[in-house]
Amino acid sequence: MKVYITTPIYYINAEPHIGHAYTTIAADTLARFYRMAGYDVFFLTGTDEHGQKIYDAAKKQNVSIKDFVDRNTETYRKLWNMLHISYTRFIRTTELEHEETVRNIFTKLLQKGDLYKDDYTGYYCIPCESYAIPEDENNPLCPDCKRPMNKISEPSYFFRISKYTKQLEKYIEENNFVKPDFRKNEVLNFIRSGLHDVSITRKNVEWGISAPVSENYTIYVWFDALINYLSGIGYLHNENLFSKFWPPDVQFIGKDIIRFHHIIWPCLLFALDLPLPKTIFAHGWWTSGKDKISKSKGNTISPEKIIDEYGLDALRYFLLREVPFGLDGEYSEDIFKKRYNSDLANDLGNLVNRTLNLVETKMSGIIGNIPANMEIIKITGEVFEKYQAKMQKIAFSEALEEIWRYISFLNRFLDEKAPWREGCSNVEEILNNTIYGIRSAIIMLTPFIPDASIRIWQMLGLEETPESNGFKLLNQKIPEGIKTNKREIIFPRKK
Ligand code: ME8
Repeated sequence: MKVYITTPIYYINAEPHIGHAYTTIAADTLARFYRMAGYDVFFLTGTDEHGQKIYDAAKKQNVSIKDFVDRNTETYRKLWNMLHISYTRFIRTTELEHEETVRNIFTKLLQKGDLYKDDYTGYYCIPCESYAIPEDENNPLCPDCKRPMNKISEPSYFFRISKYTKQLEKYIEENNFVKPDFRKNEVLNFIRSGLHDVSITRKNVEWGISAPVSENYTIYVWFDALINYLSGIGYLHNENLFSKFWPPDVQFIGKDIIRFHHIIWPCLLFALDLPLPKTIFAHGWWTSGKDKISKSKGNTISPEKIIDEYGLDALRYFLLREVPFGLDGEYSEDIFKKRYNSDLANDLGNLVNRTLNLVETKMSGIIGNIPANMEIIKITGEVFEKYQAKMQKIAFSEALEEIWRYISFLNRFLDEKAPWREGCSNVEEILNNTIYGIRSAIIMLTPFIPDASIRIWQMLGLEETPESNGFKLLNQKIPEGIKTNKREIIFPRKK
């Protein structure tokens, strides 16, 4: 059982913000979920380092392009380390293996007759690194980002994607390739309106992979970038790895790059006679004051700042809980704090804290001596079934809702049984059931909040980590005579 998961590779012209963190955390959460479910997971992320935009950014800072990309890719890697992103491979498009793969694929397509030479005359948007048609030629603004576009007119190699129109339409109609569902028609309508071949070389852009042809061309940055999903898994040099993991199971992207991923990318794979990804999930945008949060707009929100104030798991939790995956969401510190206080500090934090406090005072800190009863075992099993189905559907906020219903149930259970009351005869039974529930909730929460889960696990005195035994542990009882450890407040309430 294998799963191959990818994120986009990010442009490194500026610092990462919560939008990039969002996609990467989503991919990480799913990767962790599948690992705990016993799958072999390959999780690829990385940086997109060529093109005019990055070249201009380096020029502006007056540093050599090589130093610029080396330094900026580190900023991404550092943030992923800080967020405990468990990627298998971090790919850079300036790596030799990637460059070789891009040239190899270019040559294959050329030999197959899928590339041809022609003149390109049209408009190009550098911030989006895309060819586009402006509404008004007198004032050519990019239809996507609304910024001025450059007119270019140059000879170019074109990729014959028009040839694959019917094949693509059929694949999309018959598969779960486009997710969420409501995007499917949008993509199909675009295809049905007629696909134009795309220019995949640039004459006057020097910062790029040189095309394997006699003339002086560099390869268009998007053609280069999409190939990372192949080079990152050994397309050219690691046959075993490639055949084990290909095709991707889930590719995460934002809705801004749908056309590249749902149209150009599958056509490239058709041309290479490779199976297509099973699902490419396009999530929505985080906005601030209703504007898309974006590097080039300068309205970014720094993940580091949120982590400093609230902790890394609070950020991971908020992003996947607040908005149904696929829709847009508005970010503000107020919304963040509200969600943090109600779900993490109150519901989860209090449940753990008051249960452990009772275990200390009423049971000398020893758990596991009375096994959980059938009723709680049954409820837990049902919750897990629902949670698993939501995770497989990539419905993160719904999966978290299931866990939170369970946490509320445990809080109610404790309130109703009130083991603190004078003369309560079954204190140990009540508390052991609650602890079993907390352990189960933590196991299911681990893909979302891995760091806090380990800390709670250690407070419970449990062995290894919640990840080490995966979801199998849900069916096992807590060993007898476990001594809980010193309590700490994992999610302190914020004013
Ligand atoms: O497009 N809300 O890189 P990029 C949610 N290099 N997600 C956001 C976001 C926001 N406000 N802003 C960015 C590129 N993202 C190419 C990709 S892949 C072969 C090449 C996330 O640095 C989201 O995933 O502009 C979006 O698709 C991606 O960052 C764009 O990152």
